[in-house]
Amino acid sequence: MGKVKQPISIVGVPMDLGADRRGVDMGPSAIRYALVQEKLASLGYEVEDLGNLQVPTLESYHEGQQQLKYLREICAVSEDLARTLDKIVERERFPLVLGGDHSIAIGTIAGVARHHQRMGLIWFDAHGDLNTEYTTPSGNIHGMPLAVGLGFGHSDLINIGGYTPKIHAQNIVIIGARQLDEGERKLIREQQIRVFTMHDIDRLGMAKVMDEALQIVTDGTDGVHLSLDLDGLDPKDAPGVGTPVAGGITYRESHLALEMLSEANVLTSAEFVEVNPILDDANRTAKVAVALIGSVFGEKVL
Ligand code: 6HN
Ligand code: MN
Ligand code: MN
Ligand code: MN
Repeated sequence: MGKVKQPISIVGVPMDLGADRRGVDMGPSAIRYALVQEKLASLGYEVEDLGNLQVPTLESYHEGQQQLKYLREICAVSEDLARTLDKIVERERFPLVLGGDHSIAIGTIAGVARHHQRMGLIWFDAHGDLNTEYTTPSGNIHGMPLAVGLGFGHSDLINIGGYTPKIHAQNIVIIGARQLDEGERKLIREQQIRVFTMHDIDRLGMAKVMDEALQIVTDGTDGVHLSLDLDGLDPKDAPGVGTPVAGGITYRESHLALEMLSEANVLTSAEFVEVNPILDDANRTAKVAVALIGSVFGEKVL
């Protein structure tokens, strides 16, 4: 691990079946419009953009089960994404996935985790995404991908890629949490997942939080995945998201976190999700995503 200037492959996943609000399917376009490829090239990376995966149009499908909306379609896209990432990793390139709602993490993690003995995971989010079909308040699968990675949830979801679990609670951190459902709290307690809530970030400061987070995700691991939900940031800084929650991580704190992650030189894959340009203010949230991607890949002032 610690691949300096490893060539990067971008994949867009215009997925909105996992969330309640239309527009997040345009996230990959919005992030490209904010010049993500140009940003990475300016930092000295060789970059290829593989374009978008095919995602069925919401209106042409039935919702299916109330507690697992669009389960079949999401499983199909997840398998496709897992296969796509598998090939990128085999070509020794760094996969950078652009969402799309957070349900895409199911396929991303399935595709990358199989290439590691043990993979650490940073879940940057206002939410826990630890629901199952039994605890979900919405039936939206974007509220479930972290549970799925741990092996909790519908068997079709947890077995994407043909193996489960993909990740282990000891090597996971959630950063920025400020809205958890009761079932998620229970799973966090049972699995002893380290959650850095906004309270912890306020008290400790982001630098301390990241020091501890980096310890956890690198302890005995041979790879680290970053799953960054833009709603982890404060809605004042990232308004274009479907499930905003006040009191989030600031623009500067989020940059510091990713600069520290970059300096640690341990990251092996990343995804940026939940950018919704319809709900945005002149593509600000996609621009924030690209600025954060810059930090992840080593952009510095001096
Ligand atoms: N996200 N906990 C809520 C639910 O419906 O399960 C919100 C989930 C939000 C998911 O932002 O990726
Ligand atoms: Mn493989
Ligand atoms: Mn979220
Ligand atoms: Mn999320």
